[in-house]
Amino acid sequence: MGTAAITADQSDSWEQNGYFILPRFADDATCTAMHERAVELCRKDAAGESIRHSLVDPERNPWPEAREPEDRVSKVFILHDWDPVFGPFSRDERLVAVLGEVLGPDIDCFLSQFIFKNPGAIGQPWHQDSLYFPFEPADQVGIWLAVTAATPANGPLSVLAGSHKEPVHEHAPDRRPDANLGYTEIVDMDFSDATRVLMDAGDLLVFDSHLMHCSSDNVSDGRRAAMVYHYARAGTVDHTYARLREQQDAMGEMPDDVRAAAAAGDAASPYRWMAVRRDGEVIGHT
Ligand SMILES: O=C(O)CCC(=O)C(=O)O
Repeated sequence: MGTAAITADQSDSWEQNGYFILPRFADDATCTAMHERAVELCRKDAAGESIRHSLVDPERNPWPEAREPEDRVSKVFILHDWDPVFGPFSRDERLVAVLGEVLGPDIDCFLSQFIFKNPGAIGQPWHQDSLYFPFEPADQVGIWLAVTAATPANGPLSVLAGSHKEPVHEHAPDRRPDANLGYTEIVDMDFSDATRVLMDAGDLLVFDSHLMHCSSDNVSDGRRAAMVYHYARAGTVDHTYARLREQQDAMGEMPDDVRAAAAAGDAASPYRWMAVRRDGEVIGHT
């Protein structure tokens, strides 16, 4: 691995811990533009306007003081391959250089989500993103951009350093009544050495898809927002629908149309694969 885009400490942390943080990677204007765009998409969707193939997932424990559509949203999925704000960030030259250090030269982006963690939203339990990515090769890379600060009260992430070396553990369904879409839980691991990841707006966490991580409840009176993208090596083979056909509940609760598409068998996956870099060149979406 070269060290042009990340420091030696970040490179060591990647190997040993399965993650590293790039402080203040995105400026305030970028975070504000993302937040405003996510709000706009929620309002368009609520008004019945098209937001193409993006999916708005409602919050299961909506904020009692919710007034606007976005106050009742958990996540907006699949923004990287079409959206004029979220698309260009997915292919930001500095970001792609960082990803190149951990993924190699040819890179795809296959999933993205804006997370509104509004007051009252419960945390996502301990999990490995690889559960949701039955791909070959098996190691993908996630980036989690703090669009607002992630503070002790507003539901920051925690990670278990070194757990990226573990295989995918069994995940049990999250049976809490307010569990959001796809929440599942690792119950056979000791998390007492976990590290809480407090972040300023603009900080970027880069993490291995096998890294065990979770988030806590938002007990503050403000939103904690984040933008997440998932990347893979070009040529990665995606077995998601085949896996869902073998075991319906393998990835926790899924939208009905995802289940129906898996059953129909005429596509491989709900993910939207987009080439990001080939032969050293960053590629724009069409
Ligand atoms: O941001 C959160 O609250 C949890 C996000 C997470 O764990 C994930 O996207 O895998």
